[in-house]
Amino acid sequence: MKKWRQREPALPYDENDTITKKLACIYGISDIDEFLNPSVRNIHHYSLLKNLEEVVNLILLHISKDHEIIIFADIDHDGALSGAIMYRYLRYLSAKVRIIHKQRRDGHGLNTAEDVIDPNTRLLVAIDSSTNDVDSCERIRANGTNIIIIDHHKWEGKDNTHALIVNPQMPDCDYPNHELSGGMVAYKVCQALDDYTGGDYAEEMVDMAGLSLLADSMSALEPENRYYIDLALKNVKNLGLKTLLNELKVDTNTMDSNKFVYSVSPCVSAITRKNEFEKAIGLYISDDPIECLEIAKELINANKERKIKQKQSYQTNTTSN
Ligand SMILES: [Mn+2]
Repeated sequence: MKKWRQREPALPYDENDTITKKLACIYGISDIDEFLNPSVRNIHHYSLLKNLEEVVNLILLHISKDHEIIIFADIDHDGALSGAIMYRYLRYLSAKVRIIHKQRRDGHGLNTAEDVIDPNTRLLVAIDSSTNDVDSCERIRANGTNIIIIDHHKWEGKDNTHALIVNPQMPDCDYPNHELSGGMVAYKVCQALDDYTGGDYAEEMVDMAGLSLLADSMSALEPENRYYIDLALKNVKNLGLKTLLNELKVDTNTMDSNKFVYSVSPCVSAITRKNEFEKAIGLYISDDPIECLEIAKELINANKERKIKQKQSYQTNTTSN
C-alpha cells in the first residue's frame, strides 16, 4: 500500500501560520502578494540574454542585403507560437521571410531537417529547438549559411561554434529565468529588434508569447512567467486564436490558464499529431478570417478524433485485461 509522506517545505513556517502562508512556504513563495499580483517589477531585461546583440545585428545585416530569411519552426504548440512570433515580426522588416518545418513523426531539431534546407540559404533561424544539434549546424554552416538558434532547451554540454545561440539555459547566459518557453525567447528577440530599429511591433506578439509558456508547461512559479501569462490572457489579439476561441465557445474576455491548457492547446496539439503542423502555425500567422475559420474547424475536428481514438483504446485495453 502506498505510504504518504509529508512534503518538506521549501521555506520554514510556523504552526500558527495561516493555511495560505503554509502553502506558500511549502512551494518556496516568500512574497504572497507579489506571487498573486505579478507586475513589471518581475520582468528581466532582454540584454541579459547572451548573444542577443549579435543576433539582432546579424538579422539586420541580412535584411539590409535583401537576403531571404528562413525560419525553421519546431513541430509542437510552442514551436507554432514561437515560429509565428518570429515570422510575423520579421515580416514587418522584410518581405523575404519563409517558414520551413518538419512533422511530428520526424522529431525535433535541425538534425531532422537538413533535407529541407536549401544549401543557398543565407540566414537560417531555428526556433524552439536545435541547441544541441551541433553536427547538423556544422554541415549547414559549411554551405555558407549563417545560423541563429532561439531556444530554451537544456544544453547537453557540446560546444556549438557554428551557430549564434540565444538560450537562457546556456551555462554562460546570465538570464535569471530558466523557465522561459521558445515563444518567450522569440518575443525577447523581437523586443531587442524593436529597440534597435525604433519599431513598435513586439507588443503585438505578447499574447502568443505569454500563452506559449502555458503551451509548453513552463513553471508558473517563476514571477516573470506569471506576469506574462496574466498579460497574455488579458490581451488576446491574434485573429486565428480569437477565431478558435469563438468556435470553442470560450469567451476571450474570461479565458483563463485552465481553459487554454485544457480546451485550446489540445486542439493545436491534435493537428500536430496528425502531422499537419502547417495548420497549427497557419492559425497563428493568418490574417484572413475565412482561412482562420477553416483552420480552427480542422483543429477542433482533429481533437474530437483524438478523443474518440483515446476512448476506443481505453475500452480495448480495459476489456482485454
Ligand atoms: Mn518549446
